[in-house]
Amino acid sequence: MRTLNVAMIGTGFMGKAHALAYAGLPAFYWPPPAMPVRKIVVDRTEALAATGRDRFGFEQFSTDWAAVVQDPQIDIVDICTPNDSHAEIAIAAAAAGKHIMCEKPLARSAPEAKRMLDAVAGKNLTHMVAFNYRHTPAVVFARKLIEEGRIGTLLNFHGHYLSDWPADPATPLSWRFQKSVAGSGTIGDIGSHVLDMARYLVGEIEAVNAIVQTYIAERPEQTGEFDKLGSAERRPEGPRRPVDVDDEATFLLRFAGGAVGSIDASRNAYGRGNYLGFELHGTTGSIIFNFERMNELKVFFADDPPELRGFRTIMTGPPHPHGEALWPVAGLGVGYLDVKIVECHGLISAIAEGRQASPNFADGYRIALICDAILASGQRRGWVEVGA
Ligand code: SOE
Repeated sequence: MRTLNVAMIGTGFMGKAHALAYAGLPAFYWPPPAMPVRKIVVDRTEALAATGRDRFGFEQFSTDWAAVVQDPQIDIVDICTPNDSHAEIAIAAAAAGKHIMCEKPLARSAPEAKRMLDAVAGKNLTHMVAFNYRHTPAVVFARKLIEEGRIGTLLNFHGHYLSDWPADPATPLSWRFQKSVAGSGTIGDIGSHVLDMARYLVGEIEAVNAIVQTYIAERPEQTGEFDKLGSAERRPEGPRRPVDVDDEATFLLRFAGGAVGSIDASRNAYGRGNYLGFELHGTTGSIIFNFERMNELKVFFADDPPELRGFRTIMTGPPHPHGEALWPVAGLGVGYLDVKIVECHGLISAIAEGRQASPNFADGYRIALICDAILASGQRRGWVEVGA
């Protein structure tokens, strides 16, 4: 069986998720398209990198990502670092001819994402950007229903990604609240996931009209190596520093295919943990999805007998996309990690088959263009054409 040696850069939240996905891939997909080997893990200090090796099952560790991406034994460079290092690592990995997995958003801005796309262009390598939620079996099934024409011509998409881990002003100021590191706030961090879902299900987005706000303008300093998101320490009395990214964005969308849309992305939505989802209406039906109930898809078909019309709730399982690989009975449920394993399968099978992965750097660049257009629209207070 072909093996693919992985170098993973970064051992935070995403490092944990990616390492578990490589480990879990053969358990779900047997035989795997190729066997990922957790070869080397990299972090900033010896202590972090050595812990990453022991905790996440890598053979070796290093603190020198630039040397690791040149290592001839490495096939895949997997970038799980904060946004400000994605471009530098990816461009070096592309120059070394490595396949690349990169966490989202691809970059801090569209010009930076374009440099990454240019770096992989014309190279015989597979690249992927980790917009993981589109790999949820219920979402893949929604796309299948759309492709089969079950809800007709698409008319409107109403997406949301509401979260509350940053809603407390005492949540420490991690890199996610700093423009120089993150690029943007709620737009790139979570809005980008819904934009990916909108493009995946409905098609290209050509213009946006946005309201962009920052409600929480300063936060206490972070202590420790990693941002801890919802499990973060609270330091209401500590020294505070300014936040220079958005925490609230609401925007209208115009799709190239004629549909309209709207998305709410918020870091201020108490009671909403990871409330990512959409409501989509077509000329002959509707689909509703919410990641917090990720094993369910609500569908309405206008051709049901009038007396039976209503939303039905489909519980995904073996008959649905990836169902055979995952768990053998509907209702056992898939979770966040299972979706990361499906995503990992997308990467490994694309490499094994010598083709491009999806979503890839071209998608990441397009989403960076849309994010930049949302920021520009928020400032100009009007419609902005994407890429204009
Ligand atoms: C923080 O908002 C975050 O970790 C995002 O960065 C991830 O992409 C999302 O999946 C979970 O929340």
